[in-house]
Amino acid sequence: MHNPTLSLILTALLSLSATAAPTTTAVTNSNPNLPTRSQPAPRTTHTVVAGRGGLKFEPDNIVAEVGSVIEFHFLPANHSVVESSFSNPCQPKDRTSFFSGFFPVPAGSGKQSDEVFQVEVRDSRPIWFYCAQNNGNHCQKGMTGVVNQNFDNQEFSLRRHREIAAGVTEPSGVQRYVQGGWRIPNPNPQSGV
Ligand SMILES: *[C@@H]1O[C@H](CO)[C@@H](O)[C@H](O)[C@H]1NC(C)=O
Ligand SMILES: [Cu+2]
Repeated sequence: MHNPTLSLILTALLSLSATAAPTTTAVTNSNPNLPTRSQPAPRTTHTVVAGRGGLKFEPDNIVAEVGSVIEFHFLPANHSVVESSFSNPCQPKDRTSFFSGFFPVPAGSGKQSDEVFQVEVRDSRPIWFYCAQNNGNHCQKGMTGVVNQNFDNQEFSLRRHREIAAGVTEPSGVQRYVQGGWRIPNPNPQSGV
């Protein structure tokens, strides 16, 4: 025996339950015993200290995943960080390159700058950077670093970049304004110099 009306109702009921299913699943997945996440997951932060043990960044060769943050801390006396290119060290890569501004910290204060500078890693290409302090030629003396160096090609190594920087005779360049990152309070200025 075949009843076309019953068959239609059954089809309608089946498709109804099919569309209703995801809603039901979502509700049962929400566990009232677990806290609700109200903020995005914290990002990985890579800390880099400028000026510890001389004219250098520590560490100076960073591997960082896309979406993570590089946080620069500044020790005495008066450092900065600017993005450059591999082949033209001690100059901003272009007019959009990040620039932290300078962070004067009295020598012997035993503390870091009151602010840090954060930069987001937006893609997997190498990010070259330097300190633009010309009083003492920091960049030319090797105060440079890199995020995500291409380790497969030593032609583009940090060592090679420093060799090029050592031959730079003109002063280091800066941007007109602090840009390309966030200058925010140092969570712990007493955390060591
Ligand atoms: C820090 O260095 C910059 C750039 O050389 C300079 O303009 C500024 O006056 C210096 N600040 C202090 C407090 O020495
Ligand atoms: Cu410096």
